[in-house]
Amino acid sequence: MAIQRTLSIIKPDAVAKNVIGKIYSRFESNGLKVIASKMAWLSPQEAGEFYGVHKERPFFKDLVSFMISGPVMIQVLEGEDAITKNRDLMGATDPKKAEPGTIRADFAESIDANAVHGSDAEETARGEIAFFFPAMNVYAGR
Ligand code: IDP
Ligand code: MG
Repeated sequence: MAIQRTLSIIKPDAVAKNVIGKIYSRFESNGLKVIASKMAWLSPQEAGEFYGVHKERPFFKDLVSFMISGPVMIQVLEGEDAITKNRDLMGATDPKKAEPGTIRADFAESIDANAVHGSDAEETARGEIAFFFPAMNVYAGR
């Protein structure tokens, strides 16, 4: 295992539920460190570009509409095996199928409003981090 970085987004449903702190606490108590963060209200262009990989999928329009429905909290997490660890903490995409105790099982309502995003591989993590954070705003090791 190696120290990795991954991009996490707390989606508009979870921000509206006022559970940013509870979700951060899951990261911190599982060895993931927040090394960059910001709140943002994404434009349709930004959300569409971020989820560009899904643009041919039937749910793309709904996904973009949902992601721009309110502010989101965006963070870079760092730690041992951070990409898989964050995905494990998140739980399955559909909260009804997510393991008990995962973020999506505990805080999400539906496959659309599913509380969190997490990068799925090293390559996507690098691209997603660069999309939101210039390198000078990632504060690891300072
Ligand atoms: P992930 O967020 O678990 O990585 P992806 O397959 O990458 O899941 O899908 C991105 C997002 O698109 C999901 O988090 C979810 O919000 C939405 N999504 C995925 N599949 C569906 C679907 O079948 N119906 C509606 N929304 C979906
Ligand atoms: Mg994904």
